[in-house]
Amino acid sequence: MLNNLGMPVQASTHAAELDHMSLIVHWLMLVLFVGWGLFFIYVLFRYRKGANPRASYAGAKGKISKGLEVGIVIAEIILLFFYAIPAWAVRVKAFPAENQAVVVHVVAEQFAWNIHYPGTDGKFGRTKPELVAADNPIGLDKSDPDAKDDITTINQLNIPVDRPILVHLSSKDVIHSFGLFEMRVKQDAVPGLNIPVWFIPNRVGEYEIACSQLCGLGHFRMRGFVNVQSQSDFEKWLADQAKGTTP
Ligand SMILES: [Cu+2]
Repeated sequence: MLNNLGMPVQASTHAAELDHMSLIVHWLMLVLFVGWGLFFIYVLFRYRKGANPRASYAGAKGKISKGLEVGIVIAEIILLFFYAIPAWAVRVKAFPAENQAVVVHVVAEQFAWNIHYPGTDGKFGRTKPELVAADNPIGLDKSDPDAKDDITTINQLNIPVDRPILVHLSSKDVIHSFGLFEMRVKQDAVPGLNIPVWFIPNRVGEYEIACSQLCGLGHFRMRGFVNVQSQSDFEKWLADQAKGTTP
């Protein structure tokens, strides 16, 4: 599903703002492309060898060229300081409080997304690399009381609509990138780092997690699914997972 910009549908609260910025940037690029292109053609004709047997090395002089350059710089400063930096600041500074958000750990690996929910106690159980096994891909330490009710899934991220989602992103092997195109979320998952990323999904539906870094031969099949549900459906799903039944 694409919207009128040719972008995926907007499924998070910040998506429209980013699309708006992309649109402005593209309009500016279009104006520059057409403007410079026309100027280039004019220069080819105006300064042809036949009319200018002796080359001038002085370069363009005059108010128009200076004014245009200053105008473009001002437009770019406006884009940077009034659009890009404020939008980015919200993403990296205004994180929701852990107790207000739905907190999920996402551990990337070649070639899957491991999703870890804290369960009803709201506490994530300890994980240890030496416990990683085929049936325990994140190495959850079952002897930890906090781990008893934890829920893990592979390639299936269920989240409630209209609530802040705080994802702690990490990787077991190489650099991957957590891409939720409909939510306009993209963040690298880097081994050894725990990188938080947050968003508010505002559209119930099924979407995909795409790995956006070429991470190995199986990169093409590193595909997960996101299910944005109503709060009650989400709670029911969590309860079903806790019972070990997969609806
Ligand atoms: Cu990957």
